[in-house]
Amino acid sequence: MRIKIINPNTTWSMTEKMGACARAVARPGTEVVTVSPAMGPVSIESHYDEALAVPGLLAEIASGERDGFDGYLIACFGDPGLLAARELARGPVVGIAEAAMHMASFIGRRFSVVTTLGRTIGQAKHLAEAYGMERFCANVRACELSVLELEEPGSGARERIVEECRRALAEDGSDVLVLGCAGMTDLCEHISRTLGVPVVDGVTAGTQLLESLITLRLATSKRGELNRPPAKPMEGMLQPFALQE
Ligand code: 2AL
Repeated sequence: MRIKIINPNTTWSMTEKMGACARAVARPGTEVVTVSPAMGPVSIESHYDEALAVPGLLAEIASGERDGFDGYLIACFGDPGLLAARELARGPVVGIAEAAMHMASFIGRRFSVVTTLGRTIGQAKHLAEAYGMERFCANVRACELSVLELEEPGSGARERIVEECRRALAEDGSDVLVLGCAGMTDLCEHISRTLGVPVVDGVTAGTQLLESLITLRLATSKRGELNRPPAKPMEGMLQPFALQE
């Protein structure tokens, strides 16, 4: 099978890191292609960033459909553009936040999400509610690190994330941790070993969930709301996004 992992921000060092972590867990026969869109924000940590990341992401889904991919993983914890991507794709599309939250619900009673900046807490809580995961989600906490600080050697990011994870376990009553940013994917094992609890990373969890859906031949339902959107003209810079009949 061929899966496409889309990092909706344009920071390729992060995209490559995700590719390495996803390939480490993917099945032997799976081809994992990782991309960043040609346009968009370098990191996603506001509603504004998220909205502007979506056109480039959808262009990657559209080109993926032409290239015959079997499924897609949207690798940003806000799950930007997830439902629009499902409208465009024939195969399954998984977001890393929904993947991580669902996986976490199988292995504990309550999870804490540890994310980057405090301003992204609201979006993570909103997704937990939207996915029906609210009752599993003990708390969403931030370490006040920007996404790009995760990419900087010597930023102390790893230590700060471990400390926030430690506080989460002490204060939230949670028994599982969920990493709140795709850029944390490479820290999963270290945090789990250091703190002695399961740590769910959406990039690896999402890769395996996507493989399961494809193996089971479970694709996005085209019966109703997620059917292909109606063809219509688009104006201005969005002209290339107009769908044809
Ligand atoms: C993210 C993420 O996963 N990628 C990105 O650019 N921003 N999430 C976050 N909470 O900051």
